[in-house]
Amino acid sequence: MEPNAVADELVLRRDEGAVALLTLNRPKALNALNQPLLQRLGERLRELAGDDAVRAVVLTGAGEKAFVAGADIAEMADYDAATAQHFALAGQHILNHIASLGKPVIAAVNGFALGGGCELVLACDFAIASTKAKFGLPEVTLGVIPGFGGTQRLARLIGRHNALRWILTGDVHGAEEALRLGLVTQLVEPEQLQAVALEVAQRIASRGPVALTAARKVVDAGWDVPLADGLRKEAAAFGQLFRSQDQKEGMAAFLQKRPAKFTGN
Ligand code: DAK
Repeated sequence: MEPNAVADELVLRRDEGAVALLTLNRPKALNALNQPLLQRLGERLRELAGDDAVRAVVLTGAGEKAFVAGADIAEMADYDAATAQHFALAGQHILNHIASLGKPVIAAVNGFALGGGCELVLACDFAIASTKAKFGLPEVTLGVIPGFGGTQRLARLIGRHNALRWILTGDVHGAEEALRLGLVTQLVEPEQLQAVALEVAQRIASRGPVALTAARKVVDAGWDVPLADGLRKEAAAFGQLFRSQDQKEGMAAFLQKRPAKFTGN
């Protein structure tokens, strides 16, 4: 196989209407994130960012066992400090790209989401998980700490004490606990996971794209600022939407009792 063909297969893409399904595909290593996989994921995200036909993304892992079992330990084992920092920055960059893609990204967590895999979930808009999924940040068992944003995003999402309990013990947690703490929004039977995630994504993809982008931006922008500042950001974004064709189309469609045909403009 050509080198490019091998790289292509590390992150599979399948489009269904306006939804792209990305599958991280190293099942023999439980989809562990090595440099080629991260690079390919970065390329796929750039591809999706520039593809107006795609309005929502579902991210999942190949195989029945794992979403992503973390950063690739075999690859990391011999890193020196500079390489480790470079790796962490590269990973953070890709996760930030997910967060700022401008299109909703839903994680469909089909198994282990550990370390970098759990951090990948945290960077998505939200996550739907199989009842068999397992979550955790086991980095301290390896003598390191989460390096792809886990120390920051987990505490913001589930609170400082719960985040520290996860990070300091390195324990692996079941899907029910992840649901209870709000790391995932819904649990489904494993065989239904992909279909349910795609169905939710299709519903989202039918909404106004300009509004979708604005909604995530404002939620994230308001996450760690005082409420009054967040409300100002919301009002500004709300106002901006009235410059969009999508707003005119959405409201006209409602008044004319017909489905909206959004263009994303
Ligand atoms: N890396 C590389 N290979 C992995 C892997 C990983 N994270 N996880 C699993 N594999 C490989 C196994 O080595 C095995 O390969 P073979 O022996 O077959 O060649 C194969 O996947 C199947 O795994 P197991 O045989 O172990 O399967 P089990 O069902 O027995 O166990 C498990 C499943 C998920 C419980 C176990 O594989 C496991 O504990 N995996 C490691 C989980 C883990 O510790 N993940 C966190 C990785 S650390 C940073 C940047 C980033 C990060 C940190 C710092 N900076 C640079 C600051 C992020 C760190 C992490 O994500």
